[in-house]
Amino acid sequence: MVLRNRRVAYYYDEDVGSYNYGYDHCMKPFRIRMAHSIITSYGLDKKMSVIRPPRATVQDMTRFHTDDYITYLQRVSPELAEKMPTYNERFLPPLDCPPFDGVYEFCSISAGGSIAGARRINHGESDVVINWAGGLHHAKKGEASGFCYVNDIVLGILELLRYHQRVVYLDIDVHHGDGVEEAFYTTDRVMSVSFHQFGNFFPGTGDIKDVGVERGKYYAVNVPLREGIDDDTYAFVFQRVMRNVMESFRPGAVFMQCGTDSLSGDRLGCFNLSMKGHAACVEFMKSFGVPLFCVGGGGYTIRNVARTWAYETSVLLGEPVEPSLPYNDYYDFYGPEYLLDVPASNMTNMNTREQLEQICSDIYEHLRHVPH
Ligand code: TV1
Ligand code: CA
Ligand code: ZN
Repeated sequence: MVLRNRRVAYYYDEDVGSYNYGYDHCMKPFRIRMAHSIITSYGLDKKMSVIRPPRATVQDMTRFHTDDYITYLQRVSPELAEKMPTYNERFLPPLDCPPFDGVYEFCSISAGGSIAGARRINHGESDVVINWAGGLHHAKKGEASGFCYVNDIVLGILELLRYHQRVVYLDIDVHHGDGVEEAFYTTDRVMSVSFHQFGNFFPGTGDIKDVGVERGKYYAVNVPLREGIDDDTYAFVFQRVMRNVMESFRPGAVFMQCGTDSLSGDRLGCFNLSMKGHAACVEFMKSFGVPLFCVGGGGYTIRNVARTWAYETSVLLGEPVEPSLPYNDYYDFYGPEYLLDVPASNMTNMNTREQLEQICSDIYEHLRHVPH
């Protein structure tokens, strides 16, 4: 067995797939169990350290969140929420963030993996960490937002900042990483970079002109994109922007949110990336040789989410996998082809070369202000 692969840590809790936002809700934690089943059927679990994360405590969560909000989350249940509707309104946006059964435990698993994974990087025990249950980038200090209750990413980055002077946060979910950007908007120790669908799309923030304030000015990078972006055009902007970010900022670690709602055929997102195009971003970031933490996030066509996170696990391990899916617990989800691949479609790319070049050059101008 190759020693290098042992340095990949994969955080997984068997219970995570049992939490349910509600039968008609598009966020399905079950997709994490589906990804895990593909990962084990390829035998990838034998090539990395598989770790069940310790659950995050109230003390862990209140390093970012308010005491009021976490106390509420700990106590809330569907029954209690019905009795106290006004209490609810303060913390949970209706429909998007229901007070489902076990919501606090679900958050403690997601955040537990991101905190423990960051500590593993800090102690030099791993140079790649994976937590597909993390990536809940919209959660705010004192309230839930967009299917996210506890911001595991902010908690993980706060942990990394104990040992690393500078950390890059990178977000390829189709939505803007607003909660993480906001948490670090005034600091020059975290450079937050989000690629997202922009224009009449949730959460509505992430204009290219939003670059941070005070000490944090020019340490927020936003890449607003139109519908239908394909692998080649995405790779063009992604590589230009990220090469520029890595060279100007020189981070000690990269925290990457790998939301798969940027894939072609997603229920919510309108990008046209194939699995290979999405994974090319992960591979590109791995090539810098800086400790890399990959978390999940969005992704609403669950068979494609599972395929892509399983494939990205193989990419991070440097272990190639066969294009046909091995038999696994949820095999019937992947018919009629039973292939690993998620292909792109023939949808129109609304992003022009000129717009994308303009985006790259605007960002180049912003990053020129970052001291070398
Ligand atoms: C219940 C049942 C909730 C069906 C929510 C789509 C649903 C959406 C549902 C939905 C849906 C959103 C808004 C409305 C703000 C609200 C994990 C007042 C078919 C990281 C979060 C998107 C994305 C929130 C999360 C968005 C992530 N879109 N069906 N809700 N307005 N909310 O627009 O970035 O992927 O859609
Ligand atoms: Ca994003
Ligand atoms: Zn999303």
